[in-house]
Amino acid sequence: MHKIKPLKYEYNSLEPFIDEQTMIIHHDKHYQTYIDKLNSILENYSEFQKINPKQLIKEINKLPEEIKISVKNFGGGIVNHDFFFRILKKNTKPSGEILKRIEKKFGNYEKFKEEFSKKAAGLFGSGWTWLVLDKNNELEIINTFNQDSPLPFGMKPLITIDVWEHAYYLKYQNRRADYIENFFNVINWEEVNKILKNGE
Ligand code: MN3
Repeated sequence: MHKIKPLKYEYNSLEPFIDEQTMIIHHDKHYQTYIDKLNSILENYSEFQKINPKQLIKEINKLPEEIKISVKNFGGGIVNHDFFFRILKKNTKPSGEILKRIEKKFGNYEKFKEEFSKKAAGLFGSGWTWLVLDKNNELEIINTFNQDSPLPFGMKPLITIDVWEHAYYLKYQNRRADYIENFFNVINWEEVNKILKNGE
């Protein structure tokens, strides 16, 4: 049985950029639902119940055909949210190795911000915008739709923003651009540097 991972910070600790109510519903309801659904999908597949969702998603193509799509959706929902909640924290600054890499790739931090924002604003429907290390160990900004993950493509996530409406609608309603703008205030750059250093 897969279980919910508690947040490592208070629900209100990202205020005013991401509000407490959104965090409660996002974590305790939406994220919980992905966990419940995955558990129910795997009910008759005990051999996969012990494999953590990240590994299931990385090797999604090895799963039996009849559960592949459901695991991709609901397991992907778990893995994406685990990562998203992990890299959120207020009041850290872009610094260290990740800042160097960003400057090398995009010119400067502002240009990175612009490009990342444009990608997130341009995502039609529901999905995620990511800063990843691609197969050549290069920084790249990509979108994935629904609950698709960059992991099966051999990419390593460094930053992600959830651009499903449930991630911002209570506070921002239709103003996705404002949510994206404010997201940059809650990226945990210390954690991103750790992920860059450790490879995950
Ligand atoms: Mn979400």
